[in-house]
Amino acid sequence: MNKLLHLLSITLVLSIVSCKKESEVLPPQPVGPVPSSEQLAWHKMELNAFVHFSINTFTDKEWGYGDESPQLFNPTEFNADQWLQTLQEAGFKGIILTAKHHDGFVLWPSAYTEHSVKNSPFMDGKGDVVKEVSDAAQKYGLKFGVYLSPWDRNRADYGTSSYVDYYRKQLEELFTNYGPVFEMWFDGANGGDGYYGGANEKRTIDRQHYYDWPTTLKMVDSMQPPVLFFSDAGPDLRWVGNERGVAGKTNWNTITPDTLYAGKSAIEDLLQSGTPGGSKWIPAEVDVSIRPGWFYHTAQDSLVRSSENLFQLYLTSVGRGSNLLLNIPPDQKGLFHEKDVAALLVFRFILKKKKKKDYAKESKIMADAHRGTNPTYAPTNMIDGNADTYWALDDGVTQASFEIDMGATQTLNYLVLQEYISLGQRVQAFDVLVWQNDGWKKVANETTIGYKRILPLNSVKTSKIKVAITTALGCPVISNVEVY
Ligand code: FUL
Repeated sequence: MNKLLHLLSITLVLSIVSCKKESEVLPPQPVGPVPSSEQLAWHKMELNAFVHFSINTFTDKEWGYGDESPQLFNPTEFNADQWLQTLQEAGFKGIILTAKHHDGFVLWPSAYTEHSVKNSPFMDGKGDVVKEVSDAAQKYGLKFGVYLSPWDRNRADYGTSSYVDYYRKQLEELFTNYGPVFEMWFDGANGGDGYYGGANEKRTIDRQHYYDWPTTLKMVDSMQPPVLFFSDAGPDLRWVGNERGVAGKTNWNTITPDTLYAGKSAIEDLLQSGTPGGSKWIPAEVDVSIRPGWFYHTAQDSLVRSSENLFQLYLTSVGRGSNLLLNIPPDQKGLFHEKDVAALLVFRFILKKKKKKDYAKESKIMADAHRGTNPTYAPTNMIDGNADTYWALDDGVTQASFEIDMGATQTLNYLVLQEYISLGQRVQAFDVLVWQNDGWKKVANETTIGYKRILPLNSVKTSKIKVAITTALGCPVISNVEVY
């Protein structure tokens, strides 16, 4: 064999060996619970709208007692297209409507109660707000969800088993007549004083057992399998533990729900942060209103959150790995008030402006290691704009860092990080460092990342930024990084 042939054969053998080696580097196995495909789709929605609209809109109350006449419900210029078009333009992906609040008045012509739109002046009793909204949601490409208050201050039989049957029949109407419902919202406020068919008394229920939720959820599942159930304790989405619009800085999508139930007291901190190593994937949803109240009150027209304030809410919800469920209450005309519309549209503008230039996209990205030194897991995957590729480390490696070199000094305001949560939530602690005066300076010491983490960088000037993961439940798997 001459020298050249010899060399060629060595190269061939080497390339076969290295090909084999590449194909041998298997992806990381999931760590702990992972999201269902519906939960994953929900994470990607990020911004959803809540709409509280009912008899309270016309009585100037937050909690109707249940004795209100349906005649009071009279939106004179009702137009669901105006709501949905605004929401679409503002970047919202879903809408959840209060089909029934605690006062028991229902926004669709239910066959099971007279306490409904069918006995109101709205469209001469022929109207159906649930249908109008679900149709408009479809038209504008938003997913449709419902809130059906379990607590019903109107019903005479609230507290007995016949009420639970009634509640289930209403769910049956909602889940068979209004197209796909992506999320079902079960409120934690349950029991107290009310009209109750004229009894005018206080009723308490056993919050843990009265509604027999497992049977109800099974029934809904049999009608529409991919529904996400929200309640204080899940089973698919959990309450964030407050109505201030703030998820925990430490926010695990995992929690152990065994002892949780809707309305259980003193669980706010637990709900806000979740539990590392928890037994179920139940992400927190951040519900908060654009006004002080959940329902419209003329007196609050001057108290609508500013667009800058909405952006702060975005940072404390979406920016902490949760979804924002922002309530916008229509007024007595049945329209979003102009102040709310303006705040939403300017919020959208601010969001776009802040995310105008992603420096990471045009930078060099290097890591101190990647899985099996295989390009499939290279750090460049974090800036390729593909949510399904990721940087991963070898099994057992729980500390690693990567660095973004922008080539020139820039003024930075936000760092966005995303874990590839299909393989579970892993990162427990990380530092952010920037290059200044020929050395690394720590600018943040944080805990979880999850689906998305947005960290304010406060106009720091630097040419290089580094993320050092210091603790994780398994080898880190990061799918995306952006720098603004
Ligand atoms: C609470 C309810 O009592 C409020 O009226 C509102 O619906 C809010 C979203 O949930 O528990």
